[in-house]
Order: sequence, then C-alpha cells, then structure tokens
Amino acid sequence: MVACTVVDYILTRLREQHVDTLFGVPSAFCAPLFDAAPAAGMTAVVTATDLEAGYAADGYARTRGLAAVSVAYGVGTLSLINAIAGAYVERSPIVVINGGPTESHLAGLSDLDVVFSHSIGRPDTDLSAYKLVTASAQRAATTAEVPTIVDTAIATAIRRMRPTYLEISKDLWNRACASPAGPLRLTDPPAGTEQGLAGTIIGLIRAARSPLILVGAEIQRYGLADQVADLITKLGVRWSTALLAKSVLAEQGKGWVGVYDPPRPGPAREAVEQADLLLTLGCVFPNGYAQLLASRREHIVSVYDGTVRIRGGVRQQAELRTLVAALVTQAATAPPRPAPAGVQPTMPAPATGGLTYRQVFERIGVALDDSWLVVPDTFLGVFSAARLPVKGRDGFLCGSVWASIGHSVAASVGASFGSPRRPLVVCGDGGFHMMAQALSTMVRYRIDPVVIVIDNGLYGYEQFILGRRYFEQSGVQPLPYVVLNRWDFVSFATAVGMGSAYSVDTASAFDAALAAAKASSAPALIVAKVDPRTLPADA
Ligand SMILES: Cc1ncc(C[n+]2csc(CCOP(=O)(O)OP(=O)(O)O)c2C)c(N)n1
Repeated sequence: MVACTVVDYILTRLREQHVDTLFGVPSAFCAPLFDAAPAAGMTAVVTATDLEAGYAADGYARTRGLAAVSVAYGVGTLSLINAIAGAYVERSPIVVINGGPTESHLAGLSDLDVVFSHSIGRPDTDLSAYKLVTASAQRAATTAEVPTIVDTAIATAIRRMRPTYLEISKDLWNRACASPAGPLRLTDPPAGTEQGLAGTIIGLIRAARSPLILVGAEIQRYGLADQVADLITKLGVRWSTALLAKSVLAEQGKGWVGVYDPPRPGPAREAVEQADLLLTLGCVFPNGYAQLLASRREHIVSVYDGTVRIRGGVRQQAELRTLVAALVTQAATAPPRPAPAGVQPTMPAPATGGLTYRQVFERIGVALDDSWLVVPDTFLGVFSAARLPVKGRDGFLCGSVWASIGHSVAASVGASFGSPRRPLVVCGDGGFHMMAQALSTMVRYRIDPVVIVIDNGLYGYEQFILGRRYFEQSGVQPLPYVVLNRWDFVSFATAVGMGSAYSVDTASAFDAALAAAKASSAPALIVAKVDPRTLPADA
C-alpha cells in the first residue's frame, strides 16, 4: 500500500488549515479528490453549477479563513473564474485545485493536433487564465514537484489572503509522493519599518483635530479585529467601516459614525470626507472612492496589501500584523481623546400599504439579531443593506467591490458551512435568476439559509443608472432590456425540493414569513413583491 499519494498530500495540508469542506463539480480530471475527501474528514459539496461552487467556496473562505474548490478542466474552470476574480480583488483565500492534462495529452496535442478533453487546443489555457486572477498559479507535471507546489498554493493564499491555483497532471492523483513535512510558513516577516511608521501615524492622529479610522476587509481577513477595536479605544478616535468590511467590528460604541459607502449621503460620509487625518486600514477602494482619494490625498494615511502610504508619499513596505500591534502599543502611551457617542440605528415607522423596497429593509432591520449573517447581493438594495443594524461581529458578507450579481445566493451555501451564523440573503430577482439553482444545493445538503428575493420584475439597478426618470414619473417605460421574464419563484423552490417558500406583498406578511422561516431549521425562500417604481430609501 502507498503511504502518501498526491491526493492525500493535498487533503492533509488542507485539513491542517481546518478546511473541512471541498466545493466543486467533479469530472474525471479531478474525481480522485472527491473520492478521497470523506476519508480525509472532508465533506464534498457538489453544487449545481461551477460558478456556484466558486461563490460557495468564497463564502466559506470569508467565514472560515481558507477554502478549496475543484471543477472540470476548461469547461468548469472557465465558468468558475468569475468567482475567483472576485475573490482576488475582495481578498478571499481560495485554493483552486485543478486536474490538468497529462504528458501524453500534451504530446498528442503538439504532435498530432489531438485536442485533449475540454482543451481549446492550447496546452495551458487554464494555467494562463488563472495566473491573471490568483496570487500564485503553478502546474505539477511530476510527483516530485507536488509538495512544493501544494505548499506554495496553500501558504500563499493564507499569507496574501487571495486565491491561488494548483494544477496536477491528472495521472498523478493516486501516485505515491512525499508526506507533508513540517509546518507551512503562514506569516510574512516584519519589514523592519513598522515601529517607525506606527510612531509617525500615531503622531499624526494625535496632532489632528478630527481624525478618523476607516476599517477595511483586510482587518477581518487577517483576524485583527480585536487589535483594531483596542486601537480605536486607546486613541478615542471616530471610526467607520468600508461596505466590504461592514460588521468586522460590532457597530456600536464611542466614535462609531456608520458605514462609509460613497457617494451615498449621510453622517459617515461627512465624517470621513472632512476628517483632517483619515487612516484607512486594509480597505479595497472601489470606484466610488475616487473623489475622496483624489481630493483628500494630503489627509490620508493608507495601509493596504503590505504597504503604507502617508499623505500621498511613496509606498513603504510594512507587514500588517506587526504594524497593527505597533500602532496599539504606541497608542497606549497617552490617554484617549474624548470620543463622541456612536450613531444609533433609527427605528422605522409602522408599515402600511403595499410592500416597498424601503419596508423590506426596515422589517429586516427590526428582525436582526446576532444569529443572522446578512448576505446582500449587488442590486438596488445594497445601499440599504449598508445601513442595516447588524448585531455583533462578522454578521455581514457581501461582494460589493467585484459586484457580480447572484453571488449572495451561492455564497450563502459556503457560509452555511463556514459560519456559526445563519445566512440571510437579500437579492434582486435578476440576481436570483443567475444563481437560483443554489436552492437545490441547500436542500441537498440540509443547510438553512433564508433567501429573500425582492421581486420588481426588473434589473432595477441598471434602470436606475441608465434612466432614473422611470422611478420618478409614472408615464416613463422601463428600458426593454432591463425587463425580466417573470418567474413563479415559489413553484421553482418547490420544484427543487424546498419545503418553505412564501410570496408576500405586505409588510405584515413579510414579518410573518421571516418569523416562520426563523422558527424552522429548513432553508426558506421569501419572495417580496414590490411596486417596480419604488426605490430603496438610500438609492
Ligand atoms: C454577473 C453580472 N452581470 C451583470 C451585471 C450588471 N448588473 C448590475 S446590477 C444589475 C441588475 C440587478 O437586478 P436585480 O437583481 O433584479 O435587482 P434590482 O436592481 O432590481 O434591485 C445588473 C444586470 C453584474 N453586476 N453582474
């Protein structure tokens, strides 16, 4: 009997990092991974599509710290790649494990023009494509290469908090290979700049009149929430979070100004944009930040992706964990300034009349407790989602920077395995059309997300961007290409085996459906039918 095979090596290294779920859609190229997963203590979650597997792995990676996904070469990977690109920009550590062509496939291609399975007739399409969207992408053609390539893929994903790709020639899976030796190097060494930079940054904050810290996704990904909460308290400084990082810290207490989500107006926007010293800690900046970053350059200290930039100066290397620890130490050398009280969530007025976008979010806000993980999609409601009174830490997961519609539904599949909280998806009908089949995965694996679909019959967000007058004047028709085919969502849910599906068009019926879904441990769908001409409060 072989002591350690290539498959064993990969699964052992993943289990060492507490990965207990493998997402994917198997094919002959990668099936040995799925064969071996149960014996290695891993649940193989087979999704209904390859892209769903990617989003699910993303939801798992953000809640658990690392994920693994494997799909068919070419036909699967090139569908999965949207999810991996989003994971790259939004800092989600996923290891893509691909079964690739053998030496004989490659020889057949070059000598005889025989196109191996799911190849486009080039030897390395998947590897080349994934180099663009991962922090490392390598192929093992021999068993001797496997340990280094696997270790690099897993360690790089964790160190960089980005996806990585490893390809194994498909005839190697069950061949003998060396056993894992020694621990992986999972942290970067200090750059040596951190103490000096921390001194400068704390000095700037102390000297400022209205400093503010904007907390970003890297703080959650690197597990630095406790230290940053401590830093905020020690400085007595006001603070906000980027939308991608909402609920990284509990949204309460002194100095909290709300989520910063430009260009939406509100107290957080004023506080961030008028801060005379703004420290951005691990924020990914989407397009909406361009105005802030260009106009306030002299007032911004940016810490991101292993670098620090002070007031538009040159980027300096700094290791994030070491830097944050140094900031906390330096902050402790003087008493905190008196921070203003944090903003409080407002209570909605009683709901009357037909259901509106605004009411859906108000009712969700009223129902939220610390058992829920809110997972909003990219849709008209995402700005309202930014203002939901999420309770506690790590209660929010969104793809607001990459903004691929449908992400939420499938990400909730992965989050069900990765988070102790129960996913509460809020999605538009157009986004739901893209990932509806994830309901089937929920039923199959007996997981319990509650999926709220806001049914307005439109790609409303696109209508809003391209022709806002539709929402303001009753005579204006929607653009023909934003009008959706209407689905009977309840019948769809029933058809894939979901027992709890509700269609509601009043606030009280919405409340009742959400309460019933919460009381049950089964997955549920709530279709909230709204007047298509209504807009959310924050659009
Ligand atoms: C995968 C993908 N395709 C297309 C888009 C462009 N897009 C952004 S929002 C949107 C419409 C979303 O409509 P819906 O889910 O019905 O929600 P609504 O805006 O009506 O609230 C589209 C098509 C996108 N962001 N992602």
